[in-house]
Amino acid sequence: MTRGDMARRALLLAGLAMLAAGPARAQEAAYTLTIAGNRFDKAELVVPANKRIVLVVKNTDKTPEEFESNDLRVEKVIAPGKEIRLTVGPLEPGRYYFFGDYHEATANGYLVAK
Ligand SMILES: [Cu+2]
Repeated sequence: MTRGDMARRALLLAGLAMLAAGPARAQEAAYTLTIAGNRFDKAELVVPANKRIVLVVKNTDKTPEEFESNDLRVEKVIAPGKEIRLTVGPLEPGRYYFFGDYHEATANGYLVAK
């Protein structure tokens, strides 16, 4: 094996090691919405655009709620006292309406991607 061969081989092995490790997993920042009294604690939640985030939705009520958003294509029941974690995005800049399907009159808001 020549020096050139060895260098090429080292590069190949390094490349394979990177493939095995998979794409770098950025730690997604978490943003939280809390439901209390059939309302969300925020009318608007600002999140970064063009990035995947984790959205945590906590239901502190004694009744179930369904977190729903046609804009975000999510529909998920949250049992009383429980929380859900959703991976969201990357989102284009904009306003994304969400609501609690069991109490939409009071439970609603926007995720605002900036
Ligand atoms: Cu629904």
